[in-house]
Amino acid sequence: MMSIQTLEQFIIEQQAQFPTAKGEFTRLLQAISLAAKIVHREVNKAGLADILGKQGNCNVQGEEQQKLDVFADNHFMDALKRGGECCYLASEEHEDGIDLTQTKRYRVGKYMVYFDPLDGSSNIDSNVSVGTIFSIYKRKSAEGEVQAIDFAQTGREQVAAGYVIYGSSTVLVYTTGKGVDGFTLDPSIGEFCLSHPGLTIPKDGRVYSVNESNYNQFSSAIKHYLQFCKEIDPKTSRPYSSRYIGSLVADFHRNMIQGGIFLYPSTVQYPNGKLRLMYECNPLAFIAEQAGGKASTGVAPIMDIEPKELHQRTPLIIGSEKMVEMVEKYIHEY
Ligand code: AHM
Ligand code: MG
Repeated sequence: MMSIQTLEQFIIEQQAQFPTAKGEFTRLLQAISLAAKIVHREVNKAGLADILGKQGNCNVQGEEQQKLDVFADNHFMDALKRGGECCYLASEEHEDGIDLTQTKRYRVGKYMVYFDPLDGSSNIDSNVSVGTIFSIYKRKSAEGEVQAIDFAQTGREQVAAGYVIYGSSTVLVYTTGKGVDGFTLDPSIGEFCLSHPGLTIPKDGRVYSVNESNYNQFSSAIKHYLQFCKEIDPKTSRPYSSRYIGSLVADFHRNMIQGGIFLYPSTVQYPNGKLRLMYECNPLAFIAEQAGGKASTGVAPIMDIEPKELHQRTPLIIGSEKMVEMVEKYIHEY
């Protein structure tokens, strides 16, 4: 008999090593996994249901259609609020975070969760993989309203982070700082099952992933690095292959499995980079480092950035360690 280990069983076993653990983290991840299953279901029937289309449209029943990212946001918010383990929730879809200590409706816990409910959602209409990204902190202040010291935590202080890719299969990958594990959803039993224990990213790779239409907007260091990727040198397996889905989770996940680098550097249009620190870059940086890779702004580790605002952006260079270090070298030299 092939033994299956579900995400829940896996977390319970992990938590058993901490006899004082009260099951709060287990319940928090259960809430995330529940929302991910609901989003998986909708993403899979996106072409069939009325769910496609811009919000504001009406479907045949006269109900307002929801864009899938709003749908995903609603379900993650709902699951996390009802899970009763959070004090603060922030999402790409809301200008301000929600301090749950100020509402009487839900039980309040110690966890703060930042998430991007459906990253890459502009790809949905063409059936390209999309993903959810989440980042988890513990509040530092003891009780009452969530305070400035809670919001000031850097990516280094994340207690867990992960992503879900809704691809040819739906895979949930997460870390609590003790390596990275991946779970594939078996839709027939409705459970995430351990499929990628101890996931590591190859130290080096030969895939680079960047929106090259921005080439003329890149710094000279990035332009020189991209030239390097294209040079012919069989000894170093160049030219590298270029792969860009335009869906961060999908590009990142491919690089995790195959080795490679993803870059979203500063451009004229986005002088601080396009991607958001709190719910895109920090969580993937935590996973990359835990998997043996690296995540950098080009001059400093992503997770050392001091957060100033919820939706702040940063340049992101992430993936196989040697490749990220090479870009840092170019940035240092040019
Ligand atoms: P989103 O959060 O609005 O979906 O935008 C983030 C997405 C990432 O998934 C992807 O890496 C990037 O934007 C692609 O941007 P571009 O179209 O500029 O290449
Ligand atoms: Mg996003």
